[in-house]
Amino acid sequence: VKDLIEKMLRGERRALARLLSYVEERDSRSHKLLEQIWPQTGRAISIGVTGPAGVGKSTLIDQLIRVIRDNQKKVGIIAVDPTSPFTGGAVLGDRVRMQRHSGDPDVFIRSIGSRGKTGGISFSTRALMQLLDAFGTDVILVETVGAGQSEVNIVDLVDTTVVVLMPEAGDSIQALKAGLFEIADVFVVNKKDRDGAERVAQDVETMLSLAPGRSSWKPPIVLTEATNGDGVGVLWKEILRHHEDVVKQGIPKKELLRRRLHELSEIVGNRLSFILMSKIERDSRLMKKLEVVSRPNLYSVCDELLKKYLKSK
Ligand SMILES: Nc1nc2c(ncn2[C@@H]2O[C@H](COP(=O)(O)OP(=O)(O)OP(=O)(O)O)[C@@H](O)[C@H]2O)c(=O)[nH]1
Ligand SMILES: [Mg+2]
Repeated sequence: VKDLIEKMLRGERRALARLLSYVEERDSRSHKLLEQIWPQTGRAISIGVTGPAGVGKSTLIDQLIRVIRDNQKKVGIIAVDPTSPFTGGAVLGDRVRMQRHSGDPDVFIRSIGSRGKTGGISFSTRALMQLLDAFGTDVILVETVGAGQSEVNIVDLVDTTVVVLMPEAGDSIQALKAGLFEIADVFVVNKKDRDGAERVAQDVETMLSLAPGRSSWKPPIVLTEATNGDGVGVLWKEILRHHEDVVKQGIPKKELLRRRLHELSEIVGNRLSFILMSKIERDSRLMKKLEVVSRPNLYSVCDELLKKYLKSK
């Protein structure tokens, strides 16, 4: 691992890819590794792109990559639990567009699915972000489906949250009511080529004027057409403005403490579960309990596990 870290810090993509896989496994190696790269992190700007399925988040990210690359910056993209493959789903045109970036050595794309291990997507996402940060990425974009549909609370992970909406399908406003409104630092109404984009923007504006200001930052509303890149330059400027005006000022102490506790609980939970689960697999008595034909009481198995292995320490 040490060797891989050195190679990764020297900019070797293959080393980075290997380390990313370790982190996704969330085993004991990943903790040591994250501990070791810690001093190299803290430089990247992170941006969350969230919104209902199909509003154009991936297409928008694809355009943002272009703008960011025009400014000679390194960029990393993490797609969390994408409902369609990040490379553009069924639409061939989208896949072709993404491939434009796949050969670029300064673009790194990774997706995390929720299949397989659950409960640790937030941990894995954060860990991948830290690795990309240590790798020297200037900007990290994280795509999640919001709200409530994703296991990840994106605001806790990123500096700036972009909420993407689109005209038609009244569920944009529904999604806002379901929690997307509160988390937005920047609003995007994508697919402005379709009827009703102005209406959606107007609705958001109204909601903003009714909501008591959380802070002095008023989330801007940007209209875009991701398929041709219209408005994406403006979006990037607004993201940078949010970074200057809000992120750089630092978050309030209370909020900072809340986030740190949350992150610590993820790290502890992940580590503990790894340690305890490897013990249970070697504990024939506990394994027997799991094998009973009727549904075993897993809560009592958990308690027994804790009693046996934690109290003695
Ligand atoms: N007309 C129009 N179509 C768009 C625009 N942006 C994206 N689309 C199309 O909308 C569809 C969904 O785009 P995606 O970028 O995959 O959307 P997404 O939000 O990432 O979707 P999920 O990851 O599945 O939630 C694709 O067919 C895009 O080509 C736009 O500005 N105008
Ligand atoms: Mg997508």
